[in-house]
Amino acid sequence: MVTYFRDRTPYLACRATGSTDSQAMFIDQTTLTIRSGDGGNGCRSFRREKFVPRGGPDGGDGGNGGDVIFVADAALNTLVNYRFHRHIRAEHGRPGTGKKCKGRRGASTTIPVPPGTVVRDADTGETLADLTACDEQMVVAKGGRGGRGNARFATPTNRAPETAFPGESGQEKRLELELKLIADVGLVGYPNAGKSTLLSRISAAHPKIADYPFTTLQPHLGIVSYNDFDSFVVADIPGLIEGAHLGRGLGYRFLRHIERTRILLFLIDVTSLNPEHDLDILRNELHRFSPMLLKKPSLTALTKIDILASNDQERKSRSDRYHCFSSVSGEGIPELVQLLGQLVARNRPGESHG
Ligand SMILES: Nc1nc2c(ncn2[C@@H]2O[C@H](COP(=O)(O)OP(=O)(O)OP(=O)(O)O)[C@@H](O)[C@H]2O)c(=O)[nH]1
Ligand SMILES: [Mg+2]
Repeated sequence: MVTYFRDRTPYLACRATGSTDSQAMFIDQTTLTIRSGDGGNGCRSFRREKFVPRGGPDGGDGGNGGDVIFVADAALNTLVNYRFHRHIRAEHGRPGTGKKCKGRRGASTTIPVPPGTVVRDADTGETLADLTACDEQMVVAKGGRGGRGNARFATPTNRAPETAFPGESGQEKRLELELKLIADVGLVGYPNAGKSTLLSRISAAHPKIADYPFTTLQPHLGIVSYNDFDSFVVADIPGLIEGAHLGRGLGYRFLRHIERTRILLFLIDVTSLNPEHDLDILRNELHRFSPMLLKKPSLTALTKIDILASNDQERKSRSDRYHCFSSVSGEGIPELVQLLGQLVARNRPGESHG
């Protein structure tokens, strides 16, 4: 038997405070203590029946303890459930009984987490599970084995063994859960660069858009369809600023959500005085977070091309070097989607990288 861990506390807490801001509920890191069930004790018993003298040992084995299993659940996109419930355990196995009855196995506990969750042992740092595919499962703490009952120890020379073993203890582990979203394209740019507007234009996602920096406070995913049957997933994360690695702004800690993307799309406002310099700053922040990020194939595009005055020749000539688009007028968007689609397809595992 498997029990599913379900927790409604955060939602109730949210309602109690009158909060409707779903952004506050995005949690991508938490710690958890889990414990698998102990095995049931083996039984020490002898058959006692009228007219059956010396009936012999008949103590049954204890049942195994339940496991703690993590499973990737596509319906989830946050670890908020485990913010308030930090101890989760599986059931103990039942002890064996007389008449060679084996104890019942303890129910395993299944912990649903969003796909992209990495489970680490908080004490050793060892990665225990990295659940990327939907419904992928991993037993993170195995239940203790049930102890053997004395019926098992009868031998021709010892017909009445007194020995029965206690069940093995379950495992207790302190875990760190880290969610790294799974997407094909990661949007990287300064605050206000137009990342969320682009996502809302090319997918059905509805991230908050506003004319001030740090509008986006949590990552958003959107599915972009192109060429009738193809699609890719885009991740919009909070904007980055210079010195993000020193704790400025809030985009830095969200860079973990583009660690798994296949490609990066750098977005720079067309009104920027020096797009190359902006790009260098963004790339430097990425490098500080993880040099691996810069090894990903990337594309750079200038946003808001609609606001460029027709006589602004200097900016116009500068923008020739990049793909330019406008999420307002739609100019350059179909071409951008095609470019991204091709780049994603080229970088899918198993595809040629030519
Ligand atoms: N004219 C014009 N305005 C745009 C375009 N794209 C975005 N904007 C505006 O630029 C402002 C910022 O857009 P957002 O999409 O919220 O920018 P962001 O990069 O997601 O910003 P953060 O979430 O703060 O990192 C909003 O007022 C948008 O309406 C565009 O193509 N043309
Ligand atoms: Mg945004």
